Amino acid sequence: MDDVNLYYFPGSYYSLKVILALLEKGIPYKGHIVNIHGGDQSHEWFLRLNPKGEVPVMKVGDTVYPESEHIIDVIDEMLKCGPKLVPEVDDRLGSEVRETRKLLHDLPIDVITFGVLANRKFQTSDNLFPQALQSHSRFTREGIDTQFSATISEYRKQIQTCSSDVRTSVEEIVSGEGHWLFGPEMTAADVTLICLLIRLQMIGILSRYVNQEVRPELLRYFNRLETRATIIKLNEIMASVKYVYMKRAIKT
Ligand SMILES: N[C@@H](CCC(=O)N[C@@H](CS)C(=O)NCC(=O)O)C(=O)O
Repeated sequence: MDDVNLYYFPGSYYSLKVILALLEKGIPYKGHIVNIHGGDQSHEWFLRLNPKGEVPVMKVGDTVYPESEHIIDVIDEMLKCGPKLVPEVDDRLGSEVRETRKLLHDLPIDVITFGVLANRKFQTSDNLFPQALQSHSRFTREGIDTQFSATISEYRKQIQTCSSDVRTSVEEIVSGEGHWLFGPEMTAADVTLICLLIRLQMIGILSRYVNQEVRPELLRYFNRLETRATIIKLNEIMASVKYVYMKRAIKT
């Protein structure tokens, strides 16, 4: 297999999805941090990789792949062993996984993140989001207020649809019939859901939508992840974001 290079930022939601997929498949990769809050994504060398100036980008040999969901498809194809993250779409499981992935991927995660950070009254528990990232928000207070109020009602609807869709399968997990959203194997839908739950926890609103009274199955699903080796590794990668800022501060 050609070398796998991943261009990512440790605080980026879309990057973390791809990293989790690589960890779950057990694919070794060389990580390259692109500091999107320091403007690295606008450098010519990076724009040659991805003209959209966004992370993550995966490079395998000479082939460059942008877009997190597409990268996860490629990762799954690359290695036949490990969990089948993307089941064939022509059977029922495959199409359910595809629909759930789309539903979750379409959530406007940046508006939710920075909207909540700018509107503390929405937080129901401690905000764990790295301080450095909060002050580097690319949204102005006025901009986020307008976008956020327009999006929050849509977001509520989406999370509602999404959680009722996953409810049955989450109940199966709890009753021991399955371990993941769609059965005994983790899929790409779990990868996105896990990253979404982690993000909601980081910005201090998870306990509003997922608690003992509201969606207790989803809470158990989330709590169960705490001791999983790949999730522990993912948390370490997320925490490493502070070193990116320390390095930058020392340079300046
Ligand atoms: N649709 C893209 C979205 C990627 C994206 O928005 N990445 C953000 C970081 S989470 C980014 O690189 N932003 C660059 C910037 O803010 O200038 C994907 O799924 O990979």
